[in-house]
Amino acid sequence: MAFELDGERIAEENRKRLKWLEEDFEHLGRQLTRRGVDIERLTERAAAFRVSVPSWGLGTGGTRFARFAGPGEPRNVFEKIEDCEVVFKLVRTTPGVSLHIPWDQPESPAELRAFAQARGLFFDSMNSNTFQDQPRQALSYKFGSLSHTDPAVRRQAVEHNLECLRLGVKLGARSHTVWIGDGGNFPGQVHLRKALERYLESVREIYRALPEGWRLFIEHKLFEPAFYSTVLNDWGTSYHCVRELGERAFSLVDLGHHAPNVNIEMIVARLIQFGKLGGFHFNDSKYGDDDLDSGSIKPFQLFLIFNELVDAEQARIPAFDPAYMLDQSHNVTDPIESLMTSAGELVRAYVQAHLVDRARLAEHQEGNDALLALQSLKHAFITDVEPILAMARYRAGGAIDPVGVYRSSGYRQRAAQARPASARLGAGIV
Ligand code: LRH
Ligand code: MN
Repeated sequence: MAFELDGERIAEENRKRLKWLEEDFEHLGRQLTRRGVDIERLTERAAAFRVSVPSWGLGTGGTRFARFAGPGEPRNVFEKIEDCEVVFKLVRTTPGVSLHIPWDQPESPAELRAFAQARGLFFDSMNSNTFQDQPRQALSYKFGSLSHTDPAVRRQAVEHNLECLRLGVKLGARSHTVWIGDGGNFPGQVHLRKALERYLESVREIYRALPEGWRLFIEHKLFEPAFYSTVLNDWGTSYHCVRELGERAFSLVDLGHHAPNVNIEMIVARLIQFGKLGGFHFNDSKYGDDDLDSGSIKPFQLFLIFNELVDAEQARIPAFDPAYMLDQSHNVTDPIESLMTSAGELVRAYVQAHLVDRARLAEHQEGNDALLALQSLKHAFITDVEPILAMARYRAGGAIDPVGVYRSSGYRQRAAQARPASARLGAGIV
């Protein structure tokens, strides 16, 4: 690689900002001490937070109308990993990378695994793709995949998922995520009960082939690409399926996969209570599955979701180990900048959720004091914890100001020189 974002540049930029960070950190520390909170313990929690980056989030995303490629786009999975390394170097909370197959199909899994390991990265969840037809694919997924009426198409889709599992073992992954776009655009097009039965029959085969120690995540979505009925449409259907499949199957919550105004933190509380919360695809949205940057539209909702997660963590719910992953489409921003700031927004919500005085909140809840109960949460949410986030990055060898360091490094400009733009114009999320 002709260029790298070296540690010396990070240190040099940190030196310019350290004095004010220490001032702000100390001031916040005094404020939190008055609230009975130890800022050092919170900073450790912030530094220990982990969220995985989606490989498909390193390129510029698009919509069905158009995709406007950005400069220095990664042209293959190795260049995506190089960009993941930059994110990890600067924010220190993103060592995991989720791959999408076949978009990231490597010629040599061993070479790709070593390439990532050399950069301090590992592969998190594998993601299969039976929502697009690939060149030379025998049967089309136009009318579905794992729930298709034709057993041969279901067979093909199951085989693809089994191939993802085999590849994932070589790459050291530990889970597999299945999202399908199966559904119908018109009433009557799909038999609603039979389609789900066919889906379950197919996923059972994938579950039976799950490697030792792996977890299977199934991801529900209200609509798109199907615009009338979606086979795996909501958390209830997902929960039924993971119960049917077995103890290593869990529901994955993609925040953008719900109708506007759905109380997602309540779905999270339910799945925690039922022992079936597998993990998240974090993003944000205003209308549909907009895949916008986490915390960019509804930061209070993100806080309320982490409030449920931290409450469960502190209640020591058995086997509570949700996988945190970003799943975003960066259509108008530099993907590296969006991934760094989004990872930061998750840590912010996580740290703020630790500021909730849960004993006091329980008193207000038991006493039906609605106003003070809400205030307990709002007090935590309005606390500016940025000094804790920056100090955690700094102490972990990262950047106090990741975007500032990234921009001053000229990494994107140098990527644009080294990665001539492919002539590929078009549309679609990647
Ligand atoms: C579907 C989805 C799914 C991925 C895809 C890239 O909307 O959220 O998680 O496979 O985006
Ligand atoms: Mn998703």
